[in-house]
Amino acid sequence: MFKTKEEFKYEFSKRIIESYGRTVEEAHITEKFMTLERMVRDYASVNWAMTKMATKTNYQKQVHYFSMEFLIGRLLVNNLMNLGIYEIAKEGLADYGINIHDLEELESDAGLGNGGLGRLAACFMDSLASLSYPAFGNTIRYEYGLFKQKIENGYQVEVPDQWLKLGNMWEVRKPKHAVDVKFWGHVVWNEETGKWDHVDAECVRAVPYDMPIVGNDTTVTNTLRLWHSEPSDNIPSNKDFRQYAQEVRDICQTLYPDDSTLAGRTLRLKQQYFFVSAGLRAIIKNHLRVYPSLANFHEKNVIQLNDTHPVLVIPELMRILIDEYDMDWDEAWDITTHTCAYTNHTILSEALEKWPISTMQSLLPRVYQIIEEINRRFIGYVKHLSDNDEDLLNRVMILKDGQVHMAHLAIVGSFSVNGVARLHTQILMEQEMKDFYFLYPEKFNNKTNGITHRRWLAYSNPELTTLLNETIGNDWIKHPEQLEKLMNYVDDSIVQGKFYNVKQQRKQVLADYIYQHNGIQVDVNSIFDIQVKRLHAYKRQLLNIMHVIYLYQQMKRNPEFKIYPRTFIFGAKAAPAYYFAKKVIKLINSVADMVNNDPDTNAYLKVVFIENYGVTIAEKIMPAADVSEQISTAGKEASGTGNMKFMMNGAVTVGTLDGANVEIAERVGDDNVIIFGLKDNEINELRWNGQYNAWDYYNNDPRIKNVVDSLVDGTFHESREEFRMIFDELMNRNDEYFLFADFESYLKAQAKVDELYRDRAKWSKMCLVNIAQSGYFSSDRTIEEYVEDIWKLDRVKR
Ligand code: HBZ
Repeated sequence: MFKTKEEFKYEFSKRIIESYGRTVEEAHITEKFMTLERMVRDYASVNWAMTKMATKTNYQKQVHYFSMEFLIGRLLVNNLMNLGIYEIAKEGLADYGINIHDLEELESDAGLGNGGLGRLAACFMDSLASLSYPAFGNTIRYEYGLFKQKIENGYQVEVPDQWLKLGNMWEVRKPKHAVDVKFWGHVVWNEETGKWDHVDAECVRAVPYDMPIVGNDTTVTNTLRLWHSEPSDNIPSNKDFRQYAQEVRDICQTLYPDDSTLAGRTLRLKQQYFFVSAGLRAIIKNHLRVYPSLANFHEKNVIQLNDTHPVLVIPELMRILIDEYDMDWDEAWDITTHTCAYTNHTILSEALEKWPISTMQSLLPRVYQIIEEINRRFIGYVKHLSDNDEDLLNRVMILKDGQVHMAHLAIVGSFSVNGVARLHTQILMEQEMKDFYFLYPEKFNNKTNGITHRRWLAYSNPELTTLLNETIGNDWIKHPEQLEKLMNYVDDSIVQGKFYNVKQQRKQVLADYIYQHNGIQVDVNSIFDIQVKRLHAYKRQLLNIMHVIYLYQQMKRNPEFKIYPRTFIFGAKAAPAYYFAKKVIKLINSVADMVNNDPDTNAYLKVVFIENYGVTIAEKIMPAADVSEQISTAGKEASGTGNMKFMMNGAVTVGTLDGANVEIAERVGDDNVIIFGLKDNEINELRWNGQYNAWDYYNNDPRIKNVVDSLVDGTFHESREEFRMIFDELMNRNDEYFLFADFESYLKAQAKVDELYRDRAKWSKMCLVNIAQSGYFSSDRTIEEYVEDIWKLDRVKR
């Protein structure tokens, strides 16, 4: 493998000639890009093979991370950087007159996910490899990732994300590891074998595509396995082949198919079982290559279930152990419940998965039978433990109201249950899952989320990286907690000044992007105030835009009312069928149109909606923020991870005491964060005492009234009906997310931003403290905690 620029150049040009029959100069840019990607993959392959070999020969325990989503983003720069060959490649290419950034731009985002949960899985894979722990990811090879968002006339329009158009150079198809997955049919008792047979099933072939996950400064390279569905050799005889082939293709077509129809919901369940069953079978096969039996399966494998989507691992592992490997129930249960661990990412009841028993029973008849048995035995356990407390039993059963409650199954079948930030875990234990906490207190634990500081700081913010290296040395890349050394410099006016310059440069990069894509000129001397995340009522993008409307109204009405110039930047995708969320996007764009074009205000106030928010654009956004908006209704955001990315790049959080904001605030101290709004217990109080009345706020606070009225008086749209839905949500559905309750406190927090930012030294100090305290939020720390408390892994030995 190449070690120098000259060797790189030699190999690059040789490969281009061999693959395309032309010289580097003649080659098309996509050919250069694909050649570079292939070179990096092959470079990584040596370590990849070695890692697999080392894990096998050392009989090492591995973690298998099962997730419906891995939002990995682009890999070229990340892998070049992690391998330590970025500079060599960059300079070698420059000698050929190629700008590496032009090649980088050709890579599509692997959009195999939609939000925080998927990005967390990707950060975890990076940390696992970089810390040299043996790990496998398992998911689906979606043909189309999450939709691409276009904004047309202010509305979100969804376009298919054809991320595989140029091929995926990182993946390696492994047909010899393909397995069949069975759906439908029914179970019959076989007298001869004394077992249940699954007959008349429809088989689908699952073919793995493996992607290398390259660690930083280590030879460890792990695997992300994407399962692809194909027609099986056992074609169902009673079905038209074309229909069968289409159904097979559907399994891998899109992430989260529309679940408003039964067919769509069934397809989701099919997807879940598809990758769970295939993934498990592969793990078992690998295990049996090294060990004579499955008796020690749980000592060598731990399976982390990323939310409830892969929870069928539990009954499926039971099925395989019992039906295919002749184990008795108790031994199989002991192995299963010592293998599986479950992470919860939400307490929103509408997001807790439940499947109709009828669907589960017809699609997965044998798995359903096993769930029934798990439920039956669990009932016995609960009765025994609770002295026949019927109410408790009714609350915790896995099968009830005609549905399979996946979170209940997850808790019963796992040895560990964790939340993703301290407050979230506490809410799980004390409220949402308190019955389960009573039944299994030893299972519950917290693992506060983290983000990979490599992608989110070292690679996406090279200017800040240079400043950090100059100031505190570069140990923080290996040991992110050492960012704390920066505390010695937070009062240093030279460092403050340098930081300010870095921030200005990064704001300029984003400003250029905005000009190119939105045609809006933004002032880099204004405060960049940013909220980027999925669009959801509880995340309260609406509160943010209501504040903007308030500022606009004040400026229009009162010429004395002046603010420090501010650019409010939004980025968010709304689920295609989530009409309220889509209306909020339209509202943001309508407000933007009005204020950006109003000469009375546009020197002070700009609003920008960045289209198609995702990993790649986030890498430009995070380094450019002055203010990070983390304003969810307290108790609703499990953790948040964007909050950590902003903090690490030196933005000040304006936030509620929700999710990981609580821990951020605790670390930076009151002077370096702007907290507002009601706390979780206060919100609960308001919710339960029945006294909350949106109309009271509307009638008593003219600021609220003016803002709300502007939604339906034609200010922002010629039709007064355009934003009626938002008005109704606030006024006629009694403001479910307590925007009004927090409105005044939010205005004060924003006024504080305005005041603090004017003092450049003070503001820079706040940013530096945030960076210095952000090491804790590296996913390296999170992974070490999972390893220590749950997974019990050793580093790969060489
Ligand atoms: O997981 C997010 C949480 O909202 C966020 O607070 C947390 O930081 C992050 C990582 O722990 N949850 C999700 O992203 N959840 C989903 O995307 C989801 C997708 C499909 C579902 C349910 C939830 O059916």
